[in-house]
Amino acid sequence: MNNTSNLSTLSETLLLETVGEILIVRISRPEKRNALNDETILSLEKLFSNIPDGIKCVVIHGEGNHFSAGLDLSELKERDVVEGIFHSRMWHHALDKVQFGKVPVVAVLHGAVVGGGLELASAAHIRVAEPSAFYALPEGQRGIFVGGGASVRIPKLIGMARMQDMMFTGRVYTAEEGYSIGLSQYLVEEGQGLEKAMELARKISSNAGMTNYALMHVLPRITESSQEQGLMMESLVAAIAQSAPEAKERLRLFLEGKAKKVGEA
Ligand code: 1HE
Repeated sequence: MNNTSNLSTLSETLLLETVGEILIVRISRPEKRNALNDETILSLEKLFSNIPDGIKCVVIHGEGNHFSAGLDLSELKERDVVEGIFHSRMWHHALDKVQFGKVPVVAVLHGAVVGGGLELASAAHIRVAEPSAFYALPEGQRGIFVGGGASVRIPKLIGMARMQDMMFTGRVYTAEEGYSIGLSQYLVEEGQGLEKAMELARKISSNAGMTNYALMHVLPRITESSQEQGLMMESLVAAIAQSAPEAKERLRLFLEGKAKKVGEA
């Protein structure tokens, strides 16, 4: 487990492995289709708040035949309104740590990516799907509402009307459909998701730190700003990024013909 030993008190439902600069997180509760109980959500928050030094990208995937069947419905006990709000906020805090943590996150999707499972996937930065993946928000049919951030994150991926349709009608999107509407950025052969995610994670890890930081933390804020404020933020970040020694070195290498051209492997 290398330098992840400080996270050894994490839930048994999250298995960790370090490969170079990449941390692989496996949701490991296949007998319950990787349903996300409170313990797992709190452990995700702890993990993503304590990404070890030296880790530059996280890959998250699910054990068994499914990424995740969402909220552990067996824990959906009687809650009063305030307890219900706190429970939803617990998910928000955890998934905010995934989205706005220290390093980019690549999710590998197969089988059920439903309810809270889709909420977790949508907090990642890159989603790689296998053909078995299917997407749904069964909250509509279960008589509840999304509570793990779906109403904020999913319309940004696929538009509000598609999310309304998923919840009004129980519509299930296939992996192919999900890829074409933007639920995943990649669609690969069955069983190839982890390998593709690792390939992408290695590319992400090789970027300048400031570029990854700006993509994770500044771009989402720019896209929610007015044009005037967004353009100003862009200029500020561009100037900061350009002034970093790492950026100067990368530009020098390109000008000397020593860096890869666009599209070169
Ligand atoms: C579960 C859960 C779960 C399975 N919570 N225990 N999510 C859902 O509404 C999806 C519910 N699950 C399913 O529709 C199906 O399980 C699957 C399509 C994902 C997989 O089907 P299958 O045939 O492979 O498995 P199964 O036989 O349905 O389930 C195997 C076991 O996992 C079984 O337990 P067992 O003790 O009888 O063996 C199931 O009860 C258990 N299981 N899914 C608890 N979700 C922050 S708000 C988010 C709100 C939501 O996410 S709501 C959507 C919840």
